[in-house]
Amino acid sequence: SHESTVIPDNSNGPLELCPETPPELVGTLHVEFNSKRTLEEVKEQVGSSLQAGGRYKPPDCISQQKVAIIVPFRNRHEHLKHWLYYIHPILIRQQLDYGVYVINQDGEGVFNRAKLMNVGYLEAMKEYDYECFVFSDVDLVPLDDRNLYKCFENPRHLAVSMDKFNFHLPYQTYFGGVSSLSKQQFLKINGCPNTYWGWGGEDDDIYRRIVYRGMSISRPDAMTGKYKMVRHERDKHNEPNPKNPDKLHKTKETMDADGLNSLNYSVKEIVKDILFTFITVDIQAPE
Ligand code: UDH
Ligand code: NGS
Repeated sequence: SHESTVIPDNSNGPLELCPETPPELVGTLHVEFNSKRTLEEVKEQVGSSLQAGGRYKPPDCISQQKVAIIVPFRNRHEHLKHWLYYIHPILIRQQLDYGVYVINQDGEGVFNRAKLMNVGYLEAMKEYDYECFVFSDVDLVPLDDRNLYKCFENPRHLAVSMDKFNFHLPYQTYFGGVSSLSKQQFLKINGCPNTYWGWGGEDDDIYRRIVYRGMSISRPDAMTGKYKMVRHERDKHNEPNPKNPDKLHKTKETMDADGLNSLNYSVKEIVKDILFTFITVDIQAPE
């Protein structure tokens, strides 16, 4: 007979789409912040898989999504080491086509987390055709790699079960810590507010924007959505701002004029480390 085994030669052909459920996930993770970590150690571990700027793409399949991971930041270098140490192996196992953007607020003015998130969105979009944005605090590490850092039908709240809240939501509409929005979802809400200076309320404003635009949020279950936070004291220049809670009553009226379409900032420096892109920005913070 003329039977033969035909082995297709895909070496130059198009790759297939990565599976919906990444096959290398391990589930629950052991996370601790007592060890002293160095960027060199993290680079030794994952550096060879990455491209400059903290970029990764699975070698053997086409990712389901192109994801920019945006981290609002100032003066938290110890936390950043822990975060990078844990997050890169997780994102690699999740087979994402991703880039890590640390948005560093320049100067000593009042901190503004949500405005930095807007900057992260725009700066990441200048680099690559990202379709999904995951916004993460620098001190939050997921305890289960099945908590996928990608986008869903609805905006997603990922940090649902944090150790500091005894692995419960502090309240049902809580949207803080880690969240994901597709490009479309983010544009639909005009991004984040730029006007929440100091601590508090900006996450609640984003939640309201989502609801006012007719969307709802999705969440992983409480087991999958577990997080460990690096313990820390309150930062300087990020005091609770008593004006912030009141602003929430006006979100519906202000959101169309306060967001991506009113964003003003200037980039001071972009540094491409192998583990992340570090973008220092002047966001015109009040002193
Ligand atoms: N962030 C910085 N630098 C700052 C302030 C905030 O990088 O100076 C970023 C960082 O990504 C952080 C996020 O913004 O994870 C959220 O800010 P936060 O950590 O201050 O918010 P959180 O609610 O803490 O976690 C508030 C102070 C709690 C004090 C508890 C004292 N035991
Ligand atoms: C609410 C804040 C949120 C904050 C949440 C959890 O009161 O921004 O507490 O805070 N809303 C307002 O201030 C209006 S935490 O317990 O992490 O300090 O995320």
